[in-house]
Amino acid sequence: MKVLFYTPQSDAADWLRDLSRALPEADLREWQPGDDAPADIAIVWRPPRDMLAGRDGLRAIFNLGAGVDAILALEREHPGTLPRNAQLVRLEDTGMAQQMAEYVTHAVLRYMRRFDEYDLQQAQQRWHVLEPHPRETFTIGILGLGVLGAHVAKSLVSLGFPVRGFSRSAREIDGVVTFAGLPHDTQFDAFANGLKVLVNLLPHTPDTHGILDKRSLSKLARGAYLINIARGAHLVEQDLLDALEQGQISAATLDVFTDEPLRQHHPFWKHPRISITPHVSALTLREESVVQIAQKIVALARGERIGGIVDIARGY
Ligand code: NDP
Ligand code: OXD
Repeated sequence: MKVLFYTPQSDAADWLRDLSRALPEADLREWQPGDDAPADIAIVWRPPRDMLAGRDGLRAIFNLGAGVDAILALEREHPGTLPRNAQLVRLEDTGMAQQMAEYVTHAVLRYMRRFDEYDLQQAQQRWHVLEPHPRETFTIGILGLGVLGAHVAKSLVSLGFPVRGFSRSAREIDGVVTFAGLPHDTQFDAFANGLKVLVNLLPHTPDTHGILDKRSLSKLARGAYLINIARGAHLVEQDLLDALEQGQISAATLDVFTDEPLRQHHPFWKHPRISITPHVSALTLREESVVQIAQKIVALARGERIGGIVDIARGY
């Protein structure tokens, strides 16, 4: 079996080493511009169009991430880029759910216990006790109840927070009040109504583009807190800046941005109520990912069904 690999990141050699150990029978090579020799499987992160276009022999494309928006954007911009018979397969968890739960728990507790405000007080050498947020009414909403969102929701339930969740199809999770619908429909509004914290874990698709806009933010409780850890294109940046200015949102933690790295002089960098991390809320863990991909490649070769196949029309 011929396997093509590509990542624009600097750790290609580590991936190739680990993949060749996990798939000793495979004929594995790193794609280089101009390589149009046949391949059965591609393992990629943010591949260039030339790597995939015209590769009709490909049976599966494994994406080295949970989000497939970059690959599907290639197909939208240049229809026919994705080989017609290739299944697109994304990572399922591989250690990301735990990382997301840690990230969100940290951000929520920091905000709820007002540690960010105590940091500011410390800088002014100010000794002043702030009124705590009552836990019973500190309702947290999770947009997206998939592999990552469901795990985050369960972690927050275990800490005793009231939790709501929103997904396209109906989901049941113990302790979570769930809503099913599409962005901006009546179910969405019922989900968002009065939330103290909104966490975004949706995939980026044409339906969810710009979902964190003025309208959505206005449904939350006054002074709510926003955590965006999915994709920058979910957020209408100016709407967040306006909502912070007006006090509708009191603070935001952002891990993802429309343009990454976040450009110098972007107003988010120095905003006193925005916390920024550089797209690290859940890193792709190589060891776990190699194991999952190798198992799925073996299963496909045996004609077995695998999980994580992307519905291209749906966009995730
Ligand atoms: P899943 O596909 O498992 O879950 C997606 C969830 O979103 C599902 O519950 C789905 O509904 C829901 N959904 C999708 N479209 C809509 C819609 N239009 N309206 C309402 N609900 C919708 O994805 P994961 O949980 O694995 O990952 C989520 C995203 O997190 C990724 O796509 C990626 O963008 C982001 N991510 C970010 C990382 C980071 O480091 N910042 C790392 C990893 C992922 P249903 O259940 O009905 O299908
Ligand atoms: C992913 C990511 O989608 O790293 O996995 O953002």
